[in-house]
Amino acid sequence: MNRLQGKLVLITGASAGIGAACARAFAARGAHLLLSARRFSRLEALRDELQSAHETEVHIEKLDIRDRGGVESYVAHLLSQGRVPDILVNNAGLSRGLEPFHEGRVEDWEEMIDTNVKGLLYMSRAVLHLMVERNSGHVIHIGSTAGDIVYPGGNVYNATKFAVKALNQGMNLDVVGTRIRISSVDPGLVETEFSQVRFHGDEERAAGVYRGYTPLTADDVADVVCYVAGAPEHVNLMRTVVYPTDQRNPYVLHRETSTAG
Ligand code: NDP
Ligand code: 8X3
Repeated sequence: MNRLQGKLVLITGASAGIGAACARAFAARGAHLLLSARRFSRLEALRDELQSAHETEVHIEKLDIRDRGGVESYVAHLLSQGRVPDILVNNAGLSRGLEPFHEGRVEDWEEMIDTNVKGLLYMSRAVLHLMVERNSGHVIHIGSTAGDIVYPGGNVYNATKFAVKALNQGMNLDVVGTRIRISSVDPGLVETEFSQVRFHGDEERAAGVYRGYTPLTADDVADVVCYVAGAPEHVNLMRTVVYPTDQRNPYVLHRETSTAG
């Protein structure tokens, strides 16, 4: 049974990686989409792709999730059009740097906190309020295994994902007695642009993160998000942890060592 048919799904950070894969996966299951990110030309290309492949409505918005006023106006505009999301996927996020804490750049810390925590708060506050009024809806956070176990150099990124885990729990407590579901999908290593962003565009270093084993793909994660979203309404998959088979925790990663050369 496809419970996602006709649902309206708002996805933040839909211009790349897991967010774009979620857009494709929801569209393939008959959902309509509200997609946002900063890189508008990428959203335009994704909208055109999805609308030519599926019977789906796709609305796109240039939005920096760190802009509180922008997020609030966007959601107010959606409401004025009668577009209250059935599902919110809080995906927009990033990591910057892998330095030891005492060498970290404060600008990187602020960008991560503003995006991964404050941006998620702004969007959740605006949308969840509308869901509670309707007594219907599902918020799905993209957390991370980095919110479970810290690793060297992860410091502030880890802290933001621990915050997402706490917010997932807290939001669940606060909507008890409603039909609203709050969930988190927490992946391990997924090959996306994530490491290029983390290493400020150093493509060689980023590629090395995914060498010698089989990481998750963005599509793998999107399938899990759709599974969580498509469960019956009385089933809340509150936290789903997804590792590649080659990775058992942030420290235990099986890499084949190359014998070539
Ligand atoms: P990508 O870099 O491929 O995609 C990140 C997305 O977030 C882009 O669409 C980007 O859009 C958007 N984004 C970043 N900053 C902002 C902002 N200020 N406002 C709006 N959108 C923003 O990375 P992933 O797909 O891997 O990351 C998606 C989520 O998954 C993140 O929350 C990340 O922490 C999480 N995650 C990733 C894992 C991995 O190994 N890749 C593992 C576990 C969790 P644009 O730049 O156009 O604004
Ligand atoms: C992304 C996964 O292990 O690079 O959240 O932190 S990891």
